[in-house]
Amino acid sequence: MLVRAARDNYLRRHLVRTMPSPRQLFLHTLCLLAVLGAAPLAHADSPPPNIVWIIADDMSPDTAAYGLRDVKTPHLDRLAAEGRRFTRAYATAPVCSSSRSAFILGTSQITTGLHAHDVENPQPLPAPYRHLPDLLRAAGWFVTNAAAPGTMRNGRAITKAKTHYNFAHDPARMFDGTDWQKRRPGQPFFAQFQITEPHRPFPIPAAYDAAALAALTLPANYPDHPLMRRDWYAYQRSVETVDQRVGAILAQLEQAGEIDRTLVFFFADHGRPMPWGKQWLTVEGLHVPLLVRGPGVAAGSVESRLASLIDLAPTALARAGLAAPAWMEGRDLLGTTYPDRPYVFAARDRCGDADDRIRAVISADHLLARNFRPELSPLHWSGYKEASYPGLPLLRVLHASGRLDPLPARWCASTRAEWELYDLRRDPAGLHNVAATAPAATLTPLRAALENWIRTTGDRGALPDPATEPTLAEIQKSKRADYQRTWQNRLKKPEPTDADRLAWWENSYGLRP
Ligand SMILES: [Ca+2]
Repeated sequence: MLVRAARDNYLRRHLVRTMPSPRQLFLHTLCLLAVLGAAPLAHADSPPPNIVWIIADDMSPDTAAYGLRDVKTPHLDRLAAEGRRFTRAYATAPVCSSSRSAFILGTSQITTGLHAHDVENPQPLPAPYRHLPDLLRAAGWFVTNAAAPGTMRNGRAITKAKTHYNFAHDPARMFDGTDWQKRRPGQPFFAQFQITEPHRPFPIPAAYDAAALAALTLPANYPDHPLMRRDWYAYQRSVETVDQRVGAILAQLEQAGEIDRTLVFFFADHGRPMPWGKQWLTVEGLHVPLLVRGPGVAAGSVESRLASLIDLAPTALARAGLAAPAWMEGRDLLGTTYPDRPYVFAARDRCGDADDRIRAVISADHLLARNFRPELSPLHWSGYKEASYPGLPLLRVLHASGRLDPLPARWCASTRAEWELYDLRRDPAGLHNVAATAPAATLTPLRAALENWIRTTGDRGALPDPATEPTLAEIQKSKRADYQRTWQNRLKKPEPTDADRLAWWENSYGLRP
C-alpha cells in the first residue's frame, strides 16, 4: 500500500504537473513501476492503445452478431467481425447506477457500498477506492466522457453525457472534457461515449413493418399480445439507433486516423428495459453484449467463457501498462491468460422506491438467485416501471381475466420462491425455475459460492440504508408522487386503473382508433 501511495504521489507531483510529453510520461511511468516492483504490462517500445468505451443504456445482446434476425446492426456487426465477441458477459447489477458504479471501479457495488440505485445523497468514494478515469489521468492519460456525436432525442441535441454513479462526483472535474481530440498531440486517451438508447421512453414508431412485427420473436414468458409486440418492435428500433450512434463514433475515430491505435469496447450497463429484464437478476436483466476491437484482438474471435463488467477497468489498466490496484476485483480479459473463473456474481438492492435484496451466482451452466424478500411478488411495485412500462398493466389485466399462459402468469403471483435456479444448458434464456427439483450436487456448490461471495465482499447490502439518507418511507412517497404526476399529465387522474393505463398505452402505440 505504501509503495502504491508513493508511486501515486510521485506521478501526481512530478509527472502530471510538470507536463512532459505523453511518450516521456509513458516511459517514466513504466520505469517507475519497474523500480517499485510493479511489473509493467506493456512493452516500453510500444505506446499503449487508446481506450474507448461505448456504453449502451439498457440493452441485452440483441444484435445480429448475437444471432438476432429482427434488427439491423451493421456497425455492431462490424465490431464483432473485426474484433472479439464475448458471449457470456454479465453486469453485476441490473440497473444503471449500481452497475456503472461497479464497472468504473472494477469492483462489485456490494463491496464498495454503492449498491442502492439512484442513491439520494451520494458520498465521496471511501479509501482506497479510485475510479478508472482518476487512475488513468494520474498516469498521464486524457480522459473524457461524452454523448455519442450528433445525438438527438425528441428533437433536441443531447450533449450531457451520463455518469450516474452512486458516489459524489463532479463530471467537470472527473473528466478532461467531452472531446478526446482536445488532448495534447500523441497523448493516450480514455474516451467514454454514453449512448442514451435503448433506455425508455422508446420513440413511438411512425409506422410498423407488418412483416417484421409478425416475425418478431417474443420470449416465452411474455404474452403474445399486439401491445407487447409493438413495444418490443419499438425497443428493437431503438437498438438500431444505438447501432447508428456506434457508427458515428467509429467514423470519428477513423477520420482522426486513430481507430487502429484504439481498443474499442462496446457494452451495455445491463439488460433490456422490459418487465423481467432491468431491475431483475435474470438472464434478461444481466446478460449484456460485449464487443472489443483493436490492437492485439483477433478479428472474428469469440470468447465463450464467463466475463463480468467489473473486468473492464482492470482490462483497461493492463492495456495501459498499469497494474490494477489490489482491491480491484475484476480481471484482465485481454491478457495472455484468461481469467477462467468458475463463477461471476450479481446483486439487486433498492431501486428508488422498490426495496429489495437479491443475490445471484452464474456458472458456465447455471444461474442461481436468492431472494432475501420472498414475501414480495415477483412484480412488486416500482414507481419508475409503473410509469414507463406498458407491459405491467397489460400483464395484470390479462392475468385478472385469466388470459395469461402459465409461464407469464407465474410472475403475477403474490409471493416468490427464495431460491431460483436456471439450467442454462437446457434453458439459455433462464425462464424455468428448477430449484425445487435440482439435485444437491448442483445446488450445494452454487449456494456455497454465493454465500462465500456475500461473506468475502462484506456485502454492504445486508446493512440498512445509511442514516444520512431520507427515510425509505419518504423516498417511497416522493417516487410515488412522480408516478402520480406522470399519470396526472397523461390521463388527468393520479390513480388510474390498470385498464385506464393499458388503454393509454394502446392508444399511444396506435392500437386504438
Ligand atoms: Ca441503464
